[in-house]
Amino acid sequence: MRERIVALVLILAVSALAAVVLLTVNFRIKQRYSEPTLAGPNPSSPSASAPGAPRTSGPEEPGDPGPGPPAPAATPGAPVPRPVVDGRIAEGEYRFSYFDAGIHASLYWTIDEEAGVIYLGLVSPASGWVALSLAPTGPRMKGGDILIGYVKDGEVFVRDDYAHEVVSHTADVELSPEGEDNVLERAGSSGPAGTVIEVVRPLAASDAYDKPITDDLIRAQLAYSEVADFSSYHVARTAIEINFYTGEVIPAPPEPP
Ligand SMILES: [Ca+2]
Ligand SMILES: [Ca+2]
Repeated sequence: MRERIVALVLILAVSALAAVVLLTVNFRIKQRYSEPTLAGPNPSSPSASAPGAPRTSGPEEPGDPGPGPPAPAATPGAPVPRPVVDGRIAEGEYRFSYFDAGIHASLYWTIDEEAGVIYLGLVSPASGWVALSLAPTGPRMKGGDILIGYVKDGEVFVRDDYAHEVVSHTADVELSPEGEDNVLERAGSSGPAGTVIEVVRPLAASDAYDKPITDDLIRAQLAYSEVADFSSYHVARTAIEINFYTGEVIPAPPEPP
């Protein structure tokens, strides 16, 4: 009888200890994920990816540094957390992200279908302009709807451009017939680690120089420069195909000759 009681007490003690350990571990995990962390330009951390291979895009989840399959499309009707357009990209701020291991630049994005807009975060490891070109028809950059921005002396400059020529682009508002600057919100920051530009624009094309964001693979170019202006030539550029709705990103097929 006494042995049974001792055994019962032991079992109870072990169970209680296990419960305490489980609760502690759970609390620590929750605490870790709730710590606010800034994920600004950080060229060192993405280097964990396989060199030379563009990282597969995926949902922007805390503690999700590695490659993963494309995330499923957003649940219809589910609330979309809106990024904060403040020139900084916090961990988990955007629904999707893509890091290009070839040029060490990143793209973050969240679609807000209800508002009819897309939030974009462009991150480069350099101090000059960073740009995203949508649906260039080629050759080179021609035909691309370009969002370009830089930070100089603490001031943020962002433009809605169009590549009317093979290697040059002009602000929509300076083209003929005149287009519009359709950047709705803009912010940026720059420092030794690189440059961050955040913009919001409509999903739809607002003028003849804009390309719509549709639920398809869209050809895109991500590029940056070491010079903080709108006209210097890029130092690095990558071409991809991207579905902004599903998060799928693949290397772009070769450019037309
Ligand atoms: Ca932000
Ligand atoms: Ca425009």
